[in-house]
Amino acid sequence: MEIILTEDVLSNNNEAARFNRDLFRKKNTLTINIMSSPGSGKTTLLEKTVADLAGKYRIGVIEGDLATQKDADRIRAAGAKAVQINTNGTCHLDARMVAKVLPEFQDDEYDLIFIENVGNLICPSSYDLGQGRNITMLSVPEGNDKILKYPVMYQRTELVLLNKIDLIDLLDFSIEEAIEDLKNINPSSRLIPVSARKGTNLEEWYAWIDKAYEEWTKAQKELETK
Ligand SMILES: Nc1nc2c(ncn2[C@@H]2O[C@H](COP(=O)(O)OP(=O)(O)OP(=O)(O)O)[C@@H](O)[C@H]2O)c(=O)[nH]1
Ligand SMILES: [Mg+2]
Ligand SMILES: [Zn+2]
Repeated sequence: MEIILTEDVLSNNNEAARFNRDLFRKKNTLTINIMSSPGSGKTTLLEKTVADLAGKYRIGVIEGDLATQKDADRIRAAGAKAVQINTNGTCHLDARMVAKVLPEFQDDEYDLIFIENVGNLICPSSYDLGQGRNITMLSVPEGNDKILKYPVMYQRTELVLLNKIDLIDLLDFSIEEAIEDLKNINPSSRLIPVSARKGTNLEEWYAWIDKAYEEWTKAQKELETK
């Protein structure tokens, strides 16, 4: 299916987000937008995820960074298709940037496309990319206070992956406090503690993906029969 971008689509963010969402629906692709501060471990998690789930899902990755191809190179080395967006200074991805790279995915079928947003806890959550799901990573060295200090990010997420739990004994991070804070500002979200580097508890993350994918395909079928 050829993907054609028009001036209309690229005229504003909401138009582009609608275009992306329609396209992901038509192609049966669940997209998961991952946000966090710089260096929390998003790419490390995706390297593991694309390798571990390669037999189960056809996975693509869109990488957002101000500059360099470094993250896309890491994903390719881990075995998945990856396209790098360079925002050239902009501190978030927007739907137009995503729309512009979608033709690079048109020759294959994808069950899942992960979008790694620019590392930033502030504005990425304000831009609809047309994604299916929004998740946020928090890492132990960032400290417990981030959930309450950056509330908009954590209010707009349905899952918090708490990464780098292998470092928990070196730092004064309390998982219980993080769960409590999250419950207070966003009761419907949940937290999964992981270590992307060591592979700890990634099965819980993979179970979340399975459930999200199941719900997504079910919702698509219901839309088709309407
Ligand atoms: N100890 C520990 N280090 C980790 C873990 N996950 C990632 N790291 C390290 O954290 C650093 C940053 O990891 P990245 O995966 O590049 O983080 P990122 O969120 O993709 O970073 P940006 O794309 O720059 O925002 C690297 O040195 C990783 O090896 C983890 O679970 N435990
Ligand atoms: Mg990265
Ligand atoms: Zn921004």
